Amino acid sequence: MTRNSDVIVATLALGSEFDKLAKEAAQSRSFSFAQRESANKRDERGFLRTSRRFSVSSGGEVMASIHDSLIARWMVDVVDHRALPTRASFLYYASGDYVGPHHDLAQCTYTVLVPITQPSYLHTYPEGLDGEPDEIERAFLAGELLSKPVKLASKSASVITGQELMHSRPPGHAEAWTAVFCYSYA
Ligand SMILES: O=C(O)CCC(=O)C(=O)O
Ligand SMILES: [Fe+2]
Repeated sequence: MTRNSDVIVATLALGSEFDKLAKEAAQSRSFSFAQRESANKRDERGFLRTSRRFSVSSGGEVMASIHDSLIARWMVDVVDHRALPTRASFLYYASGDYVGPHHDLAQCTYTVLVPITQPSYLHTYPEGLDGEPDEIERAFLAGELLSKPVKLASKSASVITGQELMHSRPPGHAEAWTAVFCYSYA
């Protein structure tokens, strides 16, 4: 296990499994569907969700086996032996697509990010953000929000505490793909 920043819990190099996953990401692209969400809200525990825009697919055998076996076994050893695989998907960002500042859902106590395209930065807000969700979204889309960008290791799985750590992906100019694997408690 390597600690490459205080927001990344652990990083696992995927080796040849990464190449299989990247191939499956390309094959799954034609089965992806557009996801557009614009509900800005903060729940009673303070967890934030703002708008998002990308395409998503649920992948295939490679994604399933990396989720349920490879990463799951490693999670048991290095992160939390009680965390179980919940959901996984490929996200495809076209130019201008984004994920606004948010906390992940309860199925993602731990969120494992595997960037398929490089470079890939996760934008984090380790102290959280105060204020109304509408104003946070406006400032984010206007490029006015200060984040802590964290470069994700290539061909590797990086774990964050997805539900606790507020994060985002600002709109980019190029197509970008990533795989997301969630783990939580049964
Ligand atoms: O694409 C990313 O790097 C982050 C995606 C994300 O935060 C999410 O799907 O909840
Ligand atoms: Fe997220």
